[in-house]
Amino acid sequence: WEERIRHAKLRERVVSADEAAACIQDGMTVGISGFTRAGDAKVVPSALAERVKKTGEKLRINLWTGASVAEEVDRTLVEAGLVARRMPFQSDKRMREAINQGDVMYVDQHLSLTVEMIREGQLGNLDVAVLEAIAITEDGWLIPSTSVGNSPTYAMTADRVIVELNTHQPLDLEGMHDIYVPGPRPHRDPIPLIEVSDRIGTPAIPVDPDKIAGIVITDRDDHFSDLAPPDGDTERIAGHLIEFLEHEVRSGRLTETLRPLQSGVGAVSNAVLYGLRESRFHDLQMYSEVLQDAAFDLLDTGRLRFASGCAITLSPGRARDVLARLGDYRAHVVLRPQEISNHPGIIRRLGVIAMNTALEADIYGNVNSTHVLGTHMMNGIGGSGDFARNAYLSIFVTKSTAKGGRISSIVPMVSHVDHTEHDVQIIVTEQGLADLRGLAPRERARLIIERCAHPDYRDALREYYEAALRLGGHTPHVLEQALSWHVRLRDTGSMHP
Ligand code: 0RQ
Repeated sequence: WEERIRHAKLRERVVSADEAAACIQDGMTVGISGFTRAGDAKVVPSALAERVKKTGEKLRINLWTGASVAEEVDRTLVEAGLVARRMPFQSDKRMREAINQGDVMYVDQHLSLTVEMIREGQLGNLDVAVLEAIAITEDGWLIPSTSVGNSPTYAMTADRVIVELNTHQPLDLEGMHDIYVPGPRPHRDPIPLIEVSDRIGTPAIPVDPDKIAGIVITDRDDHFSDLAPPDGDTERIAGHLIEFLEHEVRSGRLTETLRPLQSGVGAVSNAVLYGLRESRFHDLQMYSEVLQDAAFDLLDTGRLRFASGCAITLSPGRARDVLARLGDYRAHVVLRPQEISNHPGIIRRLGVIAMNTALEADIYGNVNSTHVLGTHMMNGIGGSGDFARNAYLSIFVTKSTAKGGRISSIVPMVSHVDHTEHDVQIIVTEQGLADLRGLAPRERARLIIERCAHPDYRDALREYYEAALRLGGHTPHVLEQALSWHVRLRDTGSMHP
């Protein structure tokens, strides 16, 4: 590890995980690296949980990350009862349970926004940052690993910084990152990113070496998990989407290189990108947050020319292959802080085609991506709102039913709104695609019911809409019945009448 710490004096700050965790005390705010399970701080959080188990001391922290982190972080900390507050995204089952029981106060936030608020002191002081790095430069700056996330701002604002120097992460990652932190507001200069592949910052995260309280040497893998392979439904969703994009090319609105693509996390998003392998589109670019397996498959086939993201999140098998061949990808991949990968102004400037996943959508096109039955948190809004509101095309995908057909993903009224009808232009299910651009609510309803709803639920939706029309309005509803499908699901386990 010695050659990975190029700042000679900092070599004297190597400590054990236990010693580093000793910096963290009750009531502190701790910001850790990690975005969709990539580049997490891995050993200091576990050491903290161990300490509390041993000593029985009372300790509750306010935990900030980039996005979701691995089990060994969220699960270990929440099971030890250490998390009082959590921000801005998670996807762990135990963390979710603790949030839904009210044990953890979760702030579910647009991923581009967190650091703006932190830098301006709107969210309180950051006591300790724990950041994974592959190396420390001669100036004491940090070269991040498989994600950048919020680490640049955590390094800048924390009172103390602990570095997890991970010798398992390949040094070939060096040079892939582009660290740029926008200046203070007001009077901020425009962010000088014009092309997806532009490099506008530095390859390492600036940090004052005097703030580095300890460096812990680790050799742990990222905890990636397998992605569900594309199935018939996700392939049909991809098929509808590609047919639509081809139609846009024929209409002269797009060319065969499309516009920069964003795709959310998860199996559906990955399958949609896989679908592009067989398409006629070429010289594609991605301006996204997460680069999953399919992005690297598209790079391998040459169909994707450049991918800009914030994290590389792969299935374990694909990770071994990609991390061993980073040299092949370096000219085609850049990793940025999440406030840049998800920056509303840049997304608008580039004209991104954004594809995100809904839990449910209603007949007018409002989308719920986060709350089961309107009350129970699933993961969080993540970056979907950053992209949906500012994209050239804002697309939401979902299977038309969930839980073996007991739930219709198209409902009269969503039980929670993350993306309002104003931010949703295209809805796609395996049944078909509704292009809602330029349509009024009454036009949207017919299209969504006929194109996107599952046949088992179509009649009931038509009936609801006809009854609503009799009551009138710009966006007709029968208020007494609008959430009756969810009530039925809660009471009977199914939305079926
Ligand atoms: O349940 O896990 O028990 O099988 O939800 O659904 O269909 O497997 O889809 O993995 O892509 O997740 C919206 C949660 C979809 C995700 C969501 C149940 C379903 C299944 C998962 P099981 P699928 P995915 C990028 C941008 C919000 C943030 C976002 C997400 C489970 O994509 O968190 O997009 N998105 N950010 O059975 C009850 C319904 C349901 C339902 C599906 N209507 N009611 N349960 N499910 N529909 C990410 C970042 O920014 C970091």
